[in-house]
Amino acid sequence: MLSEQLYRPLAQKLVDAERNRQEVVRLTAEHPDLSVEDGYRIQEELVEIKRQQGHRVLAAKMGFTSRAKMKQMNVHEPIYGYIFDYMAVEDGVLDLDQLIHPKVEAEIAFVLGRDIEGPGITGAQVLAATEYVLPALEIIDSRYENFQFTLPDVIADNTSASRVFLGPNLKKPGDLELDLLGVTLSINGQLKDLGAGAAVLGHPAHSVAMLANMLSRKGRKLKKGDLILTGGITGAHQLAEGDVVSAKWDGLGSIDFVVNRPQ
Ligand code: OOG
Ligand code: MG
Repeated sequence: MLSEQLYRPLAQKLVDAERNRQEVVRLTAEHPDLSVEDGYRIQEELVEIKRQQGHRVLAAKMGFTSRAKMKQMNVHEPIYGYIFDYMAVEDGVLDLDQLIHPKVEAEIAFVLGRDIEGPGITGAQVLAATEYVLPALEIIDSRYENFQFTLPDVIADNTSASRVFLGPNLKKPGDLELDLLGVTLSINGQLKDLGAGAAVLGHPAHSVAMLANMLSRKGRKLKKGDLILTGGITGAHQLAEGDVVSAKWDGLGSIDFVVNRPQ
């Protein structure tokens, strides 16, 4: 474990890296003993700093819930973090000037119709408590050099959360087979990746259940109205100026955006 006195300055370092769009050396290079628990303590400080800056949590997110993501990043355990209100992109344009080395990944998001409190929450309980599901494209942008990190590093860095595009279609989960639901991700008209809901822990509802159970260890619960991103179904794909990104979800419509660098 790290000395508690380091949590705040390390969180501030990551907040500054995001604001200055300046990548930093991963925390474990300097603090090899950094544990997963330390990572979450730093993340909590980071959330607190953002709140003090006037930002609001828009969504919770799970990460590393699919084999594609775990393999790509060489990290083998699901994690959670938070997406803030300023991260939502609404005009279909991703501006590169505030980002470091963004990647895009396709996900399924849930909105809860009632509270769920772990431990012991199951996917079936999540589905029963879900108001609707919607498609989401998450933009991740690690604050670490070369997008490289260990598990505690990426937890401290709020799971690389950076931007999010939310789809327009809200569906009742009972109207879809979320595990069999197919997803494609294309860039500049070329198919880059594809998958199905089952890639996420067998069914994306399991990801929400896992989040509820992880939060219960901290004495916290998921609440009615909470929005939760369940984790990349596809691998994450690097973005460059001028890219046109288009993702489609069976029964949930599509999300399109362009990547722009303002002059
Ligand atoms: C961490 C974020 C992982 C997901 O959906 O798996 C994540 C990263 O890959 O940098 O958001
Ligand atoms: Mg993600």
